[in-house]
Amino acid sequence: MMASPEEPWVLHYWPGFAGRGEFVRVVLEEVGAAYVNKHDLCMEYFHGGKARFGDAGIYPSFAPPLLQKGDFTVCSTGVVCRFLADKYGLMPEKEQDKWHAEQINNAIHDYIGEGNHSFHGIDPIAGYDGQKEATQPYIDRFVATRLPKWLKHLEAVLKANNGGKGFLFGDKLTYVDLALLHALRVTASQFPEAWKEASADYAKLLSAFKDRMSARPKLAAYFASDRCAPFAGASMM
Ligand SMILES: N[C@@H](CCC(=O)N[C@@H](CS)C(=O)NCC(=O)O)C(=O)O
Repeated sequence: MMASPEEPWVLHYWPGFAGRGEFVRVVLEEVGAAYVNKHDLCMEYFHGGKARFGDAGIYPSFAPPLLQKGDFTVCSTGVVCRFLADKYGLMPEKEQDKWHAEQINNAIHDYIGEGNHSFHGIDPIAGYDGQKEATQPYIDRFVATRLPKWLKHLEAVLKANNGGKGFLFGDKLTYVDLALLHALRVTASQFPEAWKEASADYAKLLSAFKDRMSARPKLAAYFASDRCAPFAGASMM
């Protein structure tokens, strides 16, 4: 059974950097929901696969971020954000838009996953530092081919609604606008040159979207606060 609405959400994630946990934090910050970041149980839950194989006393969950309230947990970043969207009024209004929103939510996580994997081309589980040189060709290929392909697609998605001057769906903010904002922020941080080129060329709408979304009062306050952890500087995390 889920605990009371007043109880804060607990976000389990690795310490010290934004990572995929940031997708969830951006939603929680925008809706003004109370939450706490927890890192200690992340070690207990996920290190060695305890949570994954059902030995952590929670519903089997593959990898963080994991959102918890009482004895309810939900995992898999895009699903966590959609779950919060349902609770806090961040779903699109129209049936068709709901499915397109989920399509783009998934696309954004595919994009992040691909970028992330390029930093771990030799061993997907080992750290980036141990494979820096060997994985550089994978990163270069991602930046040269996949990053532009994804950003052009996302530009087209944005343009498809109101000429790209507002939100992704209809006239209201949804969880997918917030996911896109985070994906663009981490792109700009990880690949500043590629982002600069894209912004001046084929991603002008995305660039303006990033600026206006970042200026939303609650998000701007969050990004300027010490609650907002830095990006790791590798792996689009
Ligand atoms: N598809 C999952 C991927 C989760 C994921 O890969 N989490 C990373 C941190 S961002 C992790 O700790 N992975 C450990 C592992 O895959 O063993 C999601 O989007 O939440």
